[in-house]
Amino acid sequence: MGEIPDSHPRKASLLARAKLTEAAREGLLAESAMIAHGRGEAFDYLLGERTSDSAKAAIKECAARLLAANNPVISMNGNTTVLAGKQAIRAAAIIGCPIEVNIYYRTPERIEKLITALESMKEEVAAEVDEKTKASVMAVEILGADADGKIDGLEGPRSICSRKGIESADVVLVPLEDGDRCEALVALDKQVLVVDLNPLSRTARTATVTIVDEVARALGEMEELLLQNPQPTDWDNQKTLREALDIISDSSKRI
Ligand code: PTJ
Repeated sequence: MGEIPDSHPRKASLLARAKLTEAAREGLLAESAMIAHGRGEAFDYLLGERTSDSAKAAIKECAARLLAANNPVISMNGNTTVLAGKQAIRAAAIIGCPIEVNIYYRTPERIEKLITALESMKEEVAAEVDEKTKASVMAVEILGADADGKIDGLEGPRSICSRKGIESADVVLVPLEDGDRCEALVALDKQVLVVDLNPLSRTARTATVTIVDEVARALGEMEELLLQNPQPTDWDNQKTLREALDIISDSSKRI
């Protein structure tokens, strides 16, 4: 893909598509990754392609809950690794938590490729920060190859996880989760923090805290909010979903 000028109104979207196309060619993504992304893009259009105040409050709440957790973990799949891998690593370095590669369409090849991709993103992030931060970035453990844990309540490959990661976590940030697994994790009394551009998805409606925002924007914003050391609140997740739907219904006024 040629150079896209900064002035191009769809630059971010074109770059995200280029990243995903390349990653698909390299075998990092699920076959339906582009369908999922297209659905996300459509919702992002209606949301104005920006982080709303309501989403920002949800990001802050997630930051607070991750900092207050005993065993926090960030779970990454194909799409989120490609779109927001570096943001997740920077967030994990601040929280001091592991990242687990945990995918819906599980194959050992994809797990290995995604772990390798995150390990090399760690090196890239480490090269961009000061010496002290470099140590915490390099200390971020990338789990997922172990596959020695189980999400009770689910059958088959979707129940597989890392014992040290999702299985023993009390708070899981799992962007782009599927509805069944989100329900299963909530049933296990874990706090489930999700990022989903679709405020009507089962995941969005089941999670403890839902960030209705694009994953790269949301995790980028989280880095800054983590540094403010926020405290968890009594969170009303239905309210944040209603606010996202209000923005979508107000989008007709933009014409
Ligand atoms: O890598 P794997 O095997 O774990 O597979 C990943 C996908 C995303 C293919 C898989 O989890 C899947 O099929 O997801 P769904 O059920 O299509 O759900 C994807 C949800 O994420 C939809 O509600 C989209 O609106 C939303 N979404 C898509 N792209 C983004 C997004 N939300 C935030 N940021 C995005 N960039």
